[in-house]
Amino acid sequence: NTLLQGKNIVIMGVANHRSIAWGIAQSLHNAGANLIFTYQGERLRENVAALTEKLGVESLLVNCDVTKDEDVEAAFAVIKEKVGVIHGLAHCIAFAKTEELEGEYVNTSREGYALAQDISAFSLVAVARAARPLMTEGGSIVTLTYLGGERVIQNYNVMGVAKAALDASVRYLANDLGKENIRINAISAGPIRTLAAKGIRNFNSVLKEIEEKAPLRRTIDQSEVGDTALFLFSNLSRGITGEILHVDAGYSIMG
Ligand code: 0WD
Repeated sequence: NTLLQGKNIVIMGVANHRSIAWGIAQSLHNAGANLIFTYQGERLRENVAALTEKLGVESLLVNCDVTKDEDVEAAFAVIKEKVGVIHGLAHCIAFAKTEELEGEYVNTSREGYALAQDISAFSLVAVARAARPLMTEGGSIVTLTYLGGERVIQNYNVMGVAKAALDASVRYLANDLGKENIRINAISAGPIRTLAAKGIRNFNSVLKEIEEKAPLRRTIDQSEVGDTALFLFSNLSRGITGEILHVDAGYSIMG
């Protein structure tokens, strides 16, 4: 398809072939988008380079650790210099210390709380601010959230609270950026086995519960999130902003 022909879209958060960001990259690539990838520190550059090679096109790869203001600034300066205008940004980044993702939320440490908020929620604000001046033809920003931000999910703890902040940020950012025809939405993905999911205790039983209780009686995969992101980056979704769209086989409607 050609839904994204001529569109420059930045993808942040590819760590390996299982990353949801990589599922998004494949959907957008198949729709004709020109992709720019950011990676967290030189340690991940090789991974991302090996993956993007498979797309069969030259992709711009840019270092960006979102905890560093200077990285965010420098990354978007390079993107501006190399591609000029951007039309989309996929924010697929989150982090919490493993020890905060088990036991009682009440035991969350000050540093653990601040770190999860910084990387998983504030980073969206930082990158939206940096991307805004490059979105001179309007734009679409997509982030990834999880049901644990709306209700209590065992062990999700500090990350659930970070996702709640991320969801609220989507709404405030939508109001700020809408006047420039920049839309911003979140995809609330059902659980998928990725590197980030490894940190969650009892992840297997989370997946099993979805297979039993979700209306579609199955879990979802990266390609389904990718195709929803494609919709959100395309003109088909032009009337949608500030929204949290669940791609979870229907699980969130169940009591
Ligand atoms: O079940 C799941 N896997 C779900 C994930 C369900 C619903 C939502 N999500 C969300 C995650 O919370 C996250 O926001 O999807 C997003 C992408 O996560 P993922 O694809 O599940 O996991 P992964 O492949 O690990 O990508 C997350 C990446 C990091 O990977 P690692 O695992 O190395 O921390 O976020 C990036 C990094 O590449 N990241 C950073 N990027 C820039 N600067 C930073 C940072 N400081 N920290 C983490």
